Amino acid sequence: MVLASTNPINIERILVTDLPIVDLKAEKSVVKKLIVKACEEYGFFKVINHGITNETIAKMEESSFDFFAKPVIQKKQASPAYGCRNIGFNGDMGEVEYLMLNATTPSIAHLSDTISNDFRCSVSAYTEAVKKLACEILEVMAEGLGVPDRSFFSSLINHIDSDSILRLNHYPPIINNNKDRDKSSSYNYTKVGFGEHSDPQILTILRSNDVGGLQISPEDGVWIPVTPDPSAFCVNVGDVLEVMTNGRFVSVRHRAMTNSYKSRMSMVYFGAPPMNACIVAPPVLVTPQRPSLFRPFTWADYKKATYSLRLGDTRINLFRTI
Ligand code: GA4
Repeated sequence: MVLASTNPINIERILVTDLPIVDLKAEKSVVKKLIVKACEEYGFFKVINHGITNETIAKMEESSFDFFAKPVIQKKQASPAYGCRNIGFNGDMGEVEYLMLNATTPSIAHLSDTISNDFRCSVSAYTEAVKKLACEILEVMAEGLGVPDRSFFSSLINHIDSDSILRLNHYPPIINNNKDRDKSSSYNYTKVGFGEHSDPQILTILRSNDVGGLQISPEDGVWIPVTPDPSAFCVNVGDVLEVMTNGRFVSVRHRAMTNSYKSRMSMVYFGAPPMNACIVAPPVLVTPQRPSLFRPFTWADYKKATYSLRLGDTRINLFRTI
């Protein structure tokens, strides 16, 4: 269903539909097919019955809310990877505050002494659990695509030098202070919290609280709001996985909007390769009918390009052969 076109200059169509939902406890052949189809069509899907305990999730969410409730000075002291409104290094801004942690245990040690042991424990347990889930999903993907080595993708994020990140995003409520607003209206006023972009890494595993905001854009100007489901994880294909599947899977652009009334908290794991890993599709996905769409590069090359461009730029095009 097409709901509305909002901005008169930049016409946007909001499509009301939902992402494919994959029950990881369903029969294996069904799970494989559903995941491959979702990654080819949307680059996004939700997983339920994922095996991560409510306790692990709840503790991480509680720790995240506690962290963002601290005074700004303490958050800044806690880590240089705390940021508020600035995104990246090239002037992108959003209505978001965040904490970025390397998804490896020693990174927690880099947090200042002001950070409690509880927080460190929550991060370790949560990161360990989502990394395991990401590996399981990547193995199903490899099988579904007929890649002979089922650890072809997962071995990169399982590697001790993997450059994976855990990012905690807090989107505070943004109230519409415009004096012309209809004060009696309960209309939810939304602003862009984190602008349109694709994720650079292999696989993203996102969990948010019960506040909506994530929207995906399968084509220019079309936005699909993702219904929040705190018991599910939202999984999406990153640029590197698009390259490693020779374009079979798509890394789809998405954004996060704020809410007028409630705080949105997302806890996002970005599974990435080690810096020196060579990003290339397995031979089975490169055929005379479907020659290689991308030239080989290292994750370090890709990261360099990522951080030299703006959030909304299409980095993957720099590495296309045609
Ligand atoms: C988008 C996905 C992840 O949040 C992130 C972001 C990173 C950052 O916030 O520092 C980037 C952005 C993300 C892509 C383009 C560059 C880098 C901000 C930016 C302008 C941590 C990532 O890996 O890439």
